[in-house]
Amino acid sequence: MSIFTEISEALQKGKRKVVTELVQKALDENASANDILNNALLAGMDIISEKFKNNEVFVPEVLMAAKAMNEAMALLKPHLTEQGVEPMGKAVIGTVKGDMHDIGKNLVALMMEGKGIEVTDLGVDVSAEMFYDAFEREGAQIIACSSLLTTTMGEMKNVVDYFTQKGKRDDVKIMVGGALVTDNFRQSIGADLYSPDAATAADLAKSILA
Ligand code: B1M
Repeated sequence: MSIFTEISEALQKGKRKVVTELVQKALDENASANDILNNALLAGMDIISEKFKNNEVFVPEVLMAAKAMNEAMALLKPHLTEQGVEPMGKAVIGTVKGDMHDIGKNLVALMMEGKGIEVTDLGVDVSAEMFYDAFEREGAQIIACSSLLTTTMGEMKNVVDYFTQKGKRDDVKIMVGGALVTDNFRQSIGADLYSPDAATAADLAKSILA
């Protein structure tokens, strides 16, 4: 069995310690951080996502896998971030109010940091007011909102509307993303940028800041 398959299987079983040990082993054996992320960790998340959809696993198992995923990503972080890149701008990121999914959001933050963007991560369950306060505090040029639930996607419109209400809509680019978010949805709520995945989100943010 390849080490990527071993990592994927341990992740699906929520074995956090085993996952981090195997990720470290793969790094020590010179596997690239991108390959570990895509071929082991995200591959494992894809399988558990499919099982969750089909009611073959339930919230506790998925939660354990998510914890293992986040711990492994922290280990990969220094390897995915280009060293010595000059900070090129600021972004504030968060998962919108009512939504606790953070893996995709963490990945977007990681990739943006990798491109030299200073990222303030507000975590999950972030209200429009919290995005706005962080924008003022940090002087950010980009607000990045993640949402994974049909029931919380509308919160992204609240973020756009809140900036409009405060008279600051033209001072910021609002980026949206998440499994069910589309470019049509972005247009419908008046946000500026949509990206289907973390790597494209980081490229898009970089091009805006440049
Ligand atoms: Co939840 N969940 N979940 N869940 N969960 C989904 C989203 C779901 C699709 C599962 C399903 O198939 N039924 C479904 C939503 C259905 C819908 O709304 N239509 C669902 C549900 C229903 C729920 C609960 C309501 C379940 C319950 O309690 N009965 C509940 C809600 C809790 C809440 O948030 N209030 C819930 C809970 C959970 C867990 C806590 C168990 C766990 C989250 C743990 C955590 O995140 N720390 C969890 C998980 C893990 C999932 C699935 C299985 C996997 C999500 C994930 O992390 N994927 C998910 C199924 C699925 O998505 N197919 C599911 C890996 C991650 C890398 O992908 O987040 O999509 P993703 O990010 C991608 C892109 O979307 C993009 O980049 C990433 C890839 O590069 N992206 C952005 C994300 N954010 C972006 C922002 C950007 C740009 C791109 O710009 C700003």
